Amino acid sequence: MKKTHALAGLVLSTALFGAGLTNAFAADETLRSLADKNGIYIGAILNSQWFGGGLPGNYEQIHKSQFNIVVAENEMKFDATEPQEGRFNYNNGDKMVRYAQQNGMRVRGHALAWHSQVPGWVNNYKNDKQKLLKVLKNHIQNVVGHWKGKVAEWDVVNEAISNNEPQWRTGSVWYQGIGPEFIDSAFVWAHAVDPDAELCYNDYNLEQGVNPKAKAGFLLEQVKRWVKNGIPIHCVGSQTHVEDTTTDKHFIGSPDSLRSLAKELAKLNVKLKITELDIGFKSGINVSKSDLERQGQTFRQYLDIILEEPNADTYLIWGVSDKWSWLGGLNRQKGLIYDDNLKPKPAFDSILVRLQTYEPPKDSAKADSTVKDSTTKDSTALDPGQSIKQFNAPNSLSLHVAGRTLFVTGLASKTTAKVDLLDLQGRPVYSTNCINGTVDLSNIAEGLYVVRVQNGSTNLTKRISIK
Ligand code: 9MR
Repeated sequence: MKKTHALAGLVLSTALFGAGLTNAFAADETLRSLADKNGIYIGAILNSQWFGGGLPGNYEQIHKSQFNIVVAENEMKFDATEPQEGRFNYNNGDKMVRYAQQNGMRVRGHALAWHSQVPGWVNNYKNDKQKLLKVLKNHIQNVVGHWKGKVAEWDVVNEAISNNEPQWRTGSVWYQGIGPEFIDSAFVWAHAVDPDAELCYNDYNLEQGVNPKAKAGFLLEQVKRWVKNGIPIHCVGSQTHVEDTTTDKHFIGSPDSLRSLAKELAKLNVKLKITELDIGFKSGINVSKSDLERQGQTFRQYLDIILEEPNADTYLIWGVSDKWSWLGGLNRQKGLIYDDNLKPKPAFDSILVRLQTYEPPKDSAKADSTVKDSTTKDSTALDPGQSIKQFNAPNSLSLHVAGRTLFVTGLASKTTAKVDLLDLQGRPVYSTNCINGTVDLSNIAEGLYVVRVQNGSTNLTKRISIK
């Protein structure tokens, strides 16, 4: 299945010659099939125009064949789901959930508590703390409850940190009326409604260094506090709206900085996801072929984090084609992986080749954590059953399958672990409680699965093969 023999040359020629490479691969190899094989989620938003049926048919065709995770550009936000107080509108979100189910895709929910896209009626309660607490709680309970079991992960809190200095964003209706505790509360409320959903804090400019003066440094201190206090946070979403640093020398931000954040979060047993990636150029500049090729390399470097860091699993791009992108509003252009005519750009090729050539380290304990150039790597065929993407938290939990029994070791004494079996699209297949360290899998069909064990605040996720 894997065409590794010709790849070393192809990788090099991609770097030199860019797009067009896709023709050299078998049609059945998509970003999606390769992401599945590597145990990661790769996705793009469904643009708002899709919901109104205003996009050409090949948009959807591309979307469902290339991606295994989806998020709505605007349709699950507060103003879309509760436009009037207590009157919820789930039509567009339901449409996306149906689309995802029909096409076996994981669904991301975006976003519950955010300062932007808040409907006007909420501002009627400005500074009324008790009422705002009720409003936010009611919203979260209804929206998360409506999509319980269908939306696998939520951006519970979005962009709550100030962009200019390391402190909370003080201008939001939630912060002004409630104070920073709206954040902790939002996580607790969401978890109470859907304990199986992964809950993320999502923000931008997190790729600018993990130090006390940068947003990521401030966030890390909050995540430490949340974890210490038992606030149910499972992931940080790095939006990663970045700019090409060669054509804009002033842009700060790098894949290495984001990787550092991933490593810090791993120590806390929290995942990192890239949730809104685009790599734009300044509007008005003439973007050359070599600029697009360099852009492809940057896309690849961010993908490396998701492939290589054990606690990173999602690579989501904020759009499909440059034709339908929010970037114009930010004075940027051409930040996505398909051009205006829905033709793949060099960035698409870079991602495809990287997914083709990536080999998980055989012994992850010895894995070199620095970014490696794929052109220097050997290519040997992978047994898909071995391509394990697992997040080994810094604890002693471990699991393995022998015959039809799952063995879990390292459980805290006298405790029960929750065990979930998911298919490779993240859909639940089987859930049970494990008391004595074993789970009987004799009723599960043969195949590849992801198993997730949760024991108190510790969890372990691993791909397994049932034969
Ligand atoms: O792409 C979205 C655009 O259509 C909306 O007009 C805009 C309004 O705030 O939100 C855009 O999406 C944002 C996302 O929800 C949060 N992170 C930044 C994204 C780009 O602005």
